[in-house]
Amino acid sequence: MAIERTLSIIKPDATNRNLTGKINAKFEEAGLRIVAQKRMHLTKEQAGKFYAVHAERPFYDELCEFMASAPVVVQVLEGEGAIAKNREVMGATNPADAEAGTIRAEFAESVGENSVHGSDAPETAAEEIAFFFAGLEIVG
Ligand code: RTP
Ligand code: MG
Repeated sequence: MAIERTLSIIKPDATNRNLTGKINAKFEEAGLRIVAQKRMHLTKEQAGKFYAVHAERPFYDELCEFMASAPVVVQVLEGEGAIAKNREVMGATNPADAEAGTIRAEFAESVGENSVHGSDAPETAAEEIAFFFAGLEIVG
């Protein structure tokens, strides 16, 4: 399988509870390498732009408020089949449906406050990485 890169975000519910290191350990244990990482406090407008694909969904406003409510850690993860592997390590969107041992099963508080974001396809991964990182900030 090809080496891929994917965009990950450790969300405000997780940074609030000081879970960055525990979540990063899950990525690293799964063979994902953190090749870029920075802590940011997004504005609601920036969060809205990032999640523009969900603009028509009923939870959009709440999602943007939440993403701007506290710092996030944005990161690029690299590895074989990184996009799917990251989604596997994250677990289902709703923690009630997430498999045991996944990040969301262990740490997420609700379907909205679910600790992590991960790109869902190669095209979105490329767009989302470019949204947050300049090429020189990614060190493979
Ligand atoms: P993400 O994009 O954050 O990696 O999560 P995902 O693919 O598993 O889920 P997606 O359908 O893309 O939804 C994006 C984020 O919106 C919030 N959400 N809230 N209240 C709700 O019913 C609801 N549904 C989704 C979650 O934070 C979800 O991760
Ligand atoms: Mg998504």
